Amino acid sequence: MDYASLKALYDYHGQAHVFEHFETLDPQQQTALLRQAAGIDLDELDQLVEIHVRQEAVAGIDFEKLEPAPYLPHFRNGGDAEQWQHARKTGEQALRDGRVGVFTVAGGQGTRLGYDAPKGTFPVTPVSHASLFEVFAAKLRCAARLYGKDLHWFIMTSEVNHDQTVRFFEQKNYLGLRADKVHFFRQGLMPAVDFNGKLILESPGSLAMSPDGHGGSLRALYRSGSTRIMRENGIDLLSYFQVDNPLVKCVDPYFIGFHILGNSEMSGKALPKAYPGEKVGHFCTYGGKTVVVEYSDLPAELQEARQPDGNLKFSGGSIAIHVINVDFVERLGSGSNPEASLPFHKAVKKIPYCAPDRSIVRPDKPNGVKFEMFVFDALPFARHPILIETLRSEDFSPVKNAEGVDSPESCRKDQLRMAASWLKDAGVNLKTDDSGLPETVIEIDPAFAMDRETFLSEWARLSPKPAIRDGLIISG
Ligand code: UD2
Repeated sequence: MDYASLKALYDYHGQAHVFEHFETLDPQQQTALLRQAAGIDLDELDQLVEIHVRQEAVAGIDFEKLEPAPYLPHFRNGGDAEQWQHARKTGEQALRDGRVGVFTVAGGQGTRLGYDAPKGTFPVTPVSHASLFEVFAAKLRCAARLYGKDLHWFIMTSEVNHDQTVRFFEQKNYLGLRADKVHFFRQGLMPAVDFNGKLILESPGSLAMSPDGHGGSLRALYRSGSTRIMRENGIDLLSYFQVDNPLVKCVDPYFIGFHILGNSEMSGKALPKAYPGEKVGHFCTYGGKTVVVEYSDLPAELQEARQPDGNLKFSGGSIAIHVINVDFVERLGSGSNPEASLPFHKAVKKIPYCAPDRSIVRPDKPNGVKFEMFVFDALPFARHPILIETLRSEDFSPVKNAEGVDSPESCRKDQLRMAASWLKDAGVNLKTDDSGLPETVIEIDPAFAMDRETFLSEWARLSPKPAIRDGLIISG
């Protein structure tokens, strides 16, 4: 679109100010602004402004009708061991058949962590200080050895961290994986608006844009051609997880098996919340559908509500681990069915802006709104969503904050506890405190064992067995 038509369009939508400095820009800057402006869906933006800025939409949930969603208990927590073993076998077969792709959302910035690089490059393990990406890659190498198939790994980045992420993999020789099995793609961007619904210029020649949330991954998977690559390689299932959680089972045969046996399109892992206000989503049922209500959207009295037995009523925490069918991603990501599109959520933020005198202002209080989609909002559109319980100690210890809960230190301790628990299970005499934390600082290379079951069989085979000492890395 040329300048005149774009300007007219922006005028019509009440956004003419976007071009207020246009005449002062050099030709390159003008082209960049025109390209950016042409990429924005102004009809969609009008709707978002109407709902989220003018009407101040709340979650739109009748909380009276919200019920906790049931989930299948883990076999170590009262679940049916035989059923879990059957699921495991089914999942393992799917892995051997090469049906499973791995998908990591890594587009967010580690702002809360105070880390100025892609979060996946953050060092996390207690002895070797391997980064999150290296931990995941090692687990994928383990799975490839166990199931005889190299896995394709899809990594969603964003404008802010894409180049650095790719460079990290290149410099580290793809972390021991085959380069042609690792696929990077950028997520989409959404424009930010002020409290009057006006687009924000971050400089005279560019608009303030931000990543469209991990829910944007569905359309980014489709638009980037990733779903086509999956089809070409016989992948019909995706194992989805977030970049910040080194404990995650990158591929979990039990979970994959339950998903397949349940003929589901999207499944989720649930965890009893550690405390009422834990910052996780809540698996609920609403209007006959499975939904996730984010911690920030569930009123405190419901977060704290208890059942007669004293347990939390809404205890099923969503920890953002899913199995998703590739055809479901295509259906939602292509936008072919307007009825099944993910809603946007708003986040009120401090957004730097360009003042009329062309100076850049960094506001000290929130001045605008960003729009994000959440991947769990796809659940209500999925056929037969399956929810299974997982164990926190073996699947969830995210690195989010610089200190305290969900910090590098809490995660380091959780990794040590998990290693100690596996060793004890294998019959090794190891001294731990009441929380299971060992005195010895050890690490189990995830390439040696990606989960407890693998560890027990690999350890049994290992000869001679290493003496347990500080700084030991068990790597076979
Ligand atoms: C997320 C979940 C929460 C719970 C928790 C578990 C949401 C809204 N909430 O909370 O329910 O499951 O995780 O740890 O998701 N990301 C992108 N692009 C974006 C935004 C985020 O790739 O535009 C990635 C980001 O790199 C990270 C993940 O999504 O891997 C989670 O993002 P977050 O840290 O903003 O989510 P959080 O911790 O508030």
